Amino acid sequence: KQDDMDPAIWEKVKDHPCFSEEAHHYFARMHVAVAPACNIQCNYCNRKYDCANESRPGVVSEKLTPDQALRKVITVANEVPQLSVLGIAGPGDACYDWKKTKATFEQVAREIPDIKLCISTNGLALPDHVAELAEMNVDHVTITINMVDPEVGAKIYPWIFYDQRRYAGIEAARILHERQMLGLEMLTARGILTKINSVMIPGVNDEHLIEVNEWVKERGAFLHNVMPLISDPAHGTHYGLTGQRGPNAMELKALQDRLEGGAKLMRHCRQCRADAVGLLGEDGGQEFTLDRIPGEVT
Ligand code: CLF
Ligand code: SF4
Repeated sequence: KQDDMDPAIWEKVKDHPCFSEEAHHYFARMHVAVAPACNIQCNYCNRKYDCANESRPGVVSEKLTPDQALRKVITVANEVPQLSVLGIAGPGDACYDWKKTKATFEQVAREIPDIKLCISTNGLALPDHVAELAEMNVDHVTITINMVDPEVGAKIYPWIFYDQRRYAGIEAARILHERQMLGLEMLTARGILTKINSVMIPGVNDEHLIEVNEWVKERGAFLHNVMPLISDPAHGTHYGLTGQRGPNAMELKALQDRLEGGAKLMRHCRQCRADAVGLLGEDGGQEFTLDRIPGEVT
């Protein structure tokens, strides 16, 4: 709420539908799916679909080039007056697929200077790009952090690709963990607001998320968003195939209640698509597919 918030922070969140519970009634976000490549494997992900760190699993978004993304953002900005935020949330990792993310942000900022830029990442490549994010005035970054203990991490991530090679097991999880913490600390040091997404996986990291909440709070995270694992055998993920279940609504709420008093919780996440357009909860955007937006001006 505005009353108990630092005015400088309020300025940054008052029209961001994910970072402010109040704002989500009035302001809209849109995603452009420009970043298909990813540098890690999560057991809840099937690469045929959108990044499940930020999105509902099992959804396929229309991939765009930065030029196509710009056209789409201009079209939507003209038709959706509540639009305040442009987010890049996959369909892979926006920091790993950096060239396309950066080109998109730069082109959009040139045409629509007052739109807020937002990015979601698994964090592995994040430390390499914090300086550029700050230069581009990106004020909102989401990192998906599912563990702070590599032993837990090894049950969630079979491998990562880092520094030109593949790592597996506990070593992979330890590197990912160190890069996530470093990225978070670097963002906090620059005053960039961070939201931590955690996927709640019963029996794997559900109890552990209490420790995750403490670690990210200590490192300045602005919000912690605990999302339920959505596991469906039809999605062909590792967890889907092994029968790992997601939490039910009561289990999710019970964990969120236990986290009260730690890092502030986000409870209004709608697990958007990587090409979502509109107010949260409206998945919309299908009216803005490429074939329906105006072509390049020649
Ligand atoms: Fe998009 Fe994510 Fe930015 Fe929001 S979504 S990149 S922070 S603008 Fe929002 Fe959607 Fe939940 Fe994400 S409701 S999935 S938290
Ligand atoms: Fe899939 Fe996202 Fe995990 Fe990459 S970071 S494996 S796209 S869920």
